[in-house]
Amino acid sequence: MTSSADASYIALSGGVGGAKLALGLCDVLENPGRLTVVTNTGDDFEHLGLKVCPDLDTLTYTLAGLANLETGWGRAGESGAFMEALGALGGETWFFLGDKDLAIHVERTRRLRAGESLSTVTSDLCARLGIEARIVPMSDDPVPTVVETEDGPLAFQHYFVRERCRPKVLGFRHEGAEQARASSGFLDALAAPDLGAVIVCPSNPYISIDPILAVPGVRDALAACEAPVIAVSPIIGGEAVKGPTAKMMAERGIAPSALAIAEHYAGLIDGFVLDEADRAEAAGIAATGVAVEVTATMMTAREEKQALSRAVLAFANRRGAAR
Ligand code: FO1
Repeated sequence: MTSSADASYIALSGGVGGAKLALGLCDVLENPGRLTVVTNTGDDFEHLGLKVCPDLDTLTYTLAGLANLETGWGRAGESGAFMEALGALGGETWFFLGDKDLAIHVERTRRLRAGESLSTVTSDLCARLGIEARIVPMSDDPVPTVVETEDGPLAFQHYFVRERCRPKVLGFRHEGAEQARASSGFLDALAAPDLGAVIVCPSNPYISIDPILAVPGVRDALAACEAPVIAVSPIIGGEAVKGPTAKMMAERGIAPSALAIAEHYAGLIDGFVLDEADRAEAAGIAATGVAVEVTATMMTAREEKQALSRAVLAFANRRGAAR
């Protein structure tokens, strides 16, 4: 078991919850360069001729201290001159692209069209923004999430933003997953001899974590992983901290609870972290065969992100030692 001081860590992340815990981990790890954040790309889409990668951008802006903390996406101190001018010309304005945010979409699209991989572009943009942690896409191949709704299939951003998550969700498809390859950064991090833990962030399991698990070989690699795999619940007291997780669960006939999340990850995780509000579920979750850690998991202040990160790392170290 590698001591936490010189261990490396992997975080599986998507959306705002993932970015918050990734920030807390970067704050508390002695060397944030030992953290690889594997990011969901199922939300990515082509829009206005640009390749938009929301979860990569939310993570990048959060770790670079540029994120709009009210919305959780896009950049702080944004302006909408481009959107206003676009609207006046009859362009699509349902997906807000701020003037500063636009730069990352334009530059990423230019470099991808020039033949660079998403991993290479992501790594270079992060270096330019002074981010020490390694942010890697789950795959350099597209695996767009399609939301099956009662009104038919919808591209993710059409469901999430254009339709405002209104349609009833019947299921999800991860298009192209069979042909996708895990990114080299992801595979290298999994193979690292000093890997201390894999942390499944408190992201929406269906739209942020399942796309990562849908990439061929990922589930097997996690199951074979020597290091403990620890998940943090995105549900507190039957409610999602942010976003449509609880709504999706209810629409799929699943009671929104920390237990349901633990069951969703059954067979994949060694430990589960849930909030004090759900302490009564600890026994039921332990019965799924995982170790349980009860702590405060709501992350609003920076200190709460740090405190949860410390608790998760300590829990992972105990699980690792117990293996
Ligand atoms: N979410 C919204 O609810 N409305 C938007 O107009 C919007 C624009 C947007 C632009 C760039 C970006 O990186 C994210 C954006 N998001 C917007 C959030 C995005 O839909 C979600 O963050 C993820 O796809 C789900 O976590």
